[in-house]
Amino acid sequence: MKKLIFLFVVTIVSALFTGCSNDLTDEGPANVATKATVTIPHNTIITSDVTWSNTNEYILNGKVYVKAPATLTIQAGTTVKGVYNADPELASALIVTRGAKISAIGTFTNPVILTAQNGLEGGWGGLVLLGKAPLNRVDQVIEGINPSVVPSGVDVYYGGGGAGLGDAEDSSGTLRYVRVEYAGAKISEANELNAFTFGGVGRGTTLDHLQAYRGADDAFEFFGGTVDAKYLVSTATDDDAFDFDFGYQGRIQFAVSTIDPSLSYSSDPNGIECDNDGTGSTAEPFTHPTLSNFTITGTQSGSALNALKSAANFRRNAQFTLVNSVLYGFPSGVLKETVNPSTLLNNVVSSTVANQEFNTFTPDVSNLARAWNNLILSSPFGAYRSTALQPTGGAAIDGSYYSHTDAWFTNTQYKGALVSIGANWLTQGLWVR
Ligand SMILES: [Ca+2]
Ligand SMILES: [Ca+2]
Ligand SMILES: [Ca+2]
Ligand SMILES: [Ca+2]
Repeated sequence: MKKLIFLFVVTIVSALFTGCSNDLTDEGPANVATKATVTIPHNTIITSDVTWSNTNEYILNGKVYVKAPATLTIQAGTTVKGVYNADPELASALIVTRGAKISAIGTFTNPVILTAQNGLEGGWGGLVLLGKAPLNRVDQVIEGINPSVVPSGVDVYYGGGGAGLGDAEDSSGTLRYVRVEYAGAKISEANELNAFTFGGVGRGTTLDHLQAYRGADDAFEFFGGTVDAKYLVSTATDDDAFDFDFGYQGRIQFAVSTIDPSLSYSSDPNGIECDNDGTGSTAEPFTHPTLSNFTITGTQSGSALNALKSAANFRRNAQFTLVNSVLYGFPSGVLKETVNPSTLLNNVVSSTVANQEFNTFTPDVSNLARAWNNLILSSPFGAYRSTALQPTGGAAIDGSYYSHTDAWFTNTQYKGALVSIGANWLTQGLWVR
């Protein structure tokens, strides 16, 4: 009986989608006041290609799954709002399952916005992409989803089937100029989703110009996978800005994270947090993110309403590469608790506690320790949408840079995510809040 009702709902919703996808004109997004509201009910499964149009506003009233072979297209200028539901089983989230795709391609001035209807941190779950790329464990259920309440026929596992298996080139589609706001709802007991959750996502996926704004858990969490990303922004996320686990092996260049000192954070907030897995096992592939041109900022005191931890914490048997980056405003700079082969070169690091820039180790001499007011950035704790985080002199542009041989990376004449002068990817346009 339950199943019959469910199929009925899906049919109605599919009909709505089909109608909506024909509404688009060439006149650009409609006036906000005239947008029609389309409500997508809990446990909707999108099984064939659908377009969410910028002439509508979409309300997710629960979990919505995209199932292979469907592609969900969300047009530039479209806003999707997740409904708050105190029952974690009913928390709203958009979940793109293995083999399915999302195409959410906004523009510099007209992003795709996924937000909470109530405008509060944790007001909805967030965006989840699941793929078939390698992990360091057998197929895994995505954290935060309770498989026992997922509708039958929906696969909430991710990864390519275990060590040595999987499709590193797998594609989950494209996210470009997408902002996810107020995510991180509890989605089952003691389990939060993140703004962006990537489980086993492959490098056939395109990720660039993504902002996570004030989520209740991590901004970007990568569970295994090989996906690359450029131009990421984490704004005042509750836990970690960039969290890596379960054998993630991708590349990320140009990423900024900031903290709002008027808020409180989790018990373990780090700019970057990187584990091989929760127990520090030697399961392969080892987690090894290759990170370049990060600007990780905390606060001048190293605290907000509670204490922050490390600008970067590499631990539990992880490997890592971090180059050409600027990290400051946390009690500890780079906390290295793994002895695995790693690369840490040409970074400039500050810590609010004396002599904790390179915590428990001596780095290569290309890494520099500096007081926060000697970094030298325009205004290290200033407004991130201004020129504040751009270097004006000193170690960030002292001529000592790591030179990439991998052509995927852009070689820069600066450290951190932002060029020293002029316009840049962060300070203009409307896509960053
Ligand atoms: Ca998390
Ligand atoms: Ca975390
Ligand atoms: Ca973590
Ligand atoms: Ca953490």
